[in-house]
Amino acid sequence: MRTQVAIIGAGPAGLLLGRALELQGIDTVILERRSRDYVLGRIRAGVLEQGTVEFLDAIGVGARMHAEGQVHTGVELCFDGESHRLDFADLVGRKVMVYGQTEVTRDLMAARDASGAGIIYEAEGVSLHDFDGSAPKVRYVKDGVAHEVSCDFIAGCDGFHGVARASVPEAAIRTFERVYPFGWLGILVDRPPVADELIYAHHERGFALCSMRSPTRSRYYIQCGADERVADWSDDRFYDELRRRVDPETADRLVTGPSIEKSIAPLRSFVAEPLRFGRLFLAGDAAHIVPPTGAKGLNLAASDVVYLAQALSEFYGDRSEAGIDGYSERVLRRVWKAERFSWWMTSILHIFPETDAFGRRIQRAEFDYLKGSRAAGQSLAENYTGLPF
Ligand code: FAS
Ligand code: PHB
Repeated sequence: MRTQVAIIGAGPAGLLLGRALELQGIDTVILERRSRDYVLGRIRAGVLEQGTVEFLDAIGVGARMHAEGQVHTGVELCFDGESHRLDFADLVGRKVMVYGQTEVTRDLMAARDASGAGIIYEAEGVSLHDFDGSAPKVRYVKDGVAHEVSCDFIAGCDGFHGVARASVPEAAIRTFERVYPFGWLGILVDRPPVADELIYAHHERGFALCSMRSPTRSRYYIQCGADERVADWSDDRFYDELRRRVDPETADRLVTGPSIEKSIAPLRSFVAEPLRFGRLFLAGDAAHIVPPTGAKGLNLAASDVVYLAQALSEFYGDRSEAGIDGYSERVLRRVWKAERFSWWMTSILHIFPETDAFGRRIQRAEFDYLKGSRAAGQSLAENYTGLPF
């Protein structure tokens, strides 16, 4: 099989790239290890930056998002029961869209199906070859039959545990990592959200987040130990803990019900440098990971793809290599700013083992500064709604 760009992974990064390149007339093959249903069954991100919304519109997959998503112009911060709303529209004139990653993925899969471009699901044993030359190859097995894809470029969009980054010689790549000593226990429940906007809560018992997927479906998280097990958390135990960590009015408004999904996500900050290795490019979680506190993960995947699609279009359209040569530096400049913001949001909202009395006063001072300073609020707002591409 021959294509121009072989994309590994049918998560948001791979599907976004496939769509963007297809609209530029660039031929792609998408190889996905899992089944379609498995990919759609993963409950992940919930907040889209304004730039991501504009990108989805630009590639023609924004219709259902606008019909079913919810535009939010602010979030609430809650510190030890005291609340403060940050009004993004007033502070920076921008907003976000609450529309689950699952739905973005579904829309992108539907667009690819409609174009006939197809996705090769349950592609096993994907391996990358000769990407340090000008004729890279990808090999995989499907239904017991071995296949080889000859291509011009490989896009490693296969997430943190994927094969693409792992295929890069150790001496050619440098990684930066911070693993947090806690996780997020999240549940999905078909009950009305406790508030109209997201609530990020800091409490001495730990962090909590009240989010949503629609007016009838809520998404809640609480900080938990990194070694905790979902089986140890009944729904009732979860709701009791959530109530303790938010302000009393919110706790009283909480409408509980049976969870339809419950999982623990580990938290880490991670960046690989560089993000280009000859004809191989890394994008999305294959390249970087942020703690979900700043709602950046999915949005960084989208901005990586904006840059990579632009670079590849220049290569095929103008025979210019400027874009592909500059891809890694351009992406990393934006990634590190999102890493900083996600690390900072995590540091002010969570309880760390080493958080002592001094540390809690510093966290409280961060909240008081955000409450009392328009400039501080603008800084959080411009990062949360998305720095310019
Ligand atoms: P993804 O991991 O989504 O997709 C990679 C794809 O590659 C997967 O479908 C995988 O099956 C496939 N793949 C892997 N190895 C392969 C191989 N060898 N061959 C072929 N295919 C292969 N972000 C937020 O903003 N908010 C959140 O609340 C949030 N929660 C998260 C919870 C969890 C448990 C995780 C892991 C991440 C979460 N994220 C969150 C971040 C998440 O949304 C990612 O940023 C987003 O999925 C990035 O998309 P991709 O880069 O496409 O990676
Ligand atoms: C979510 O709704 O899943 C969500 C929202 C905001 C975050 C993280 C997760 O920061």
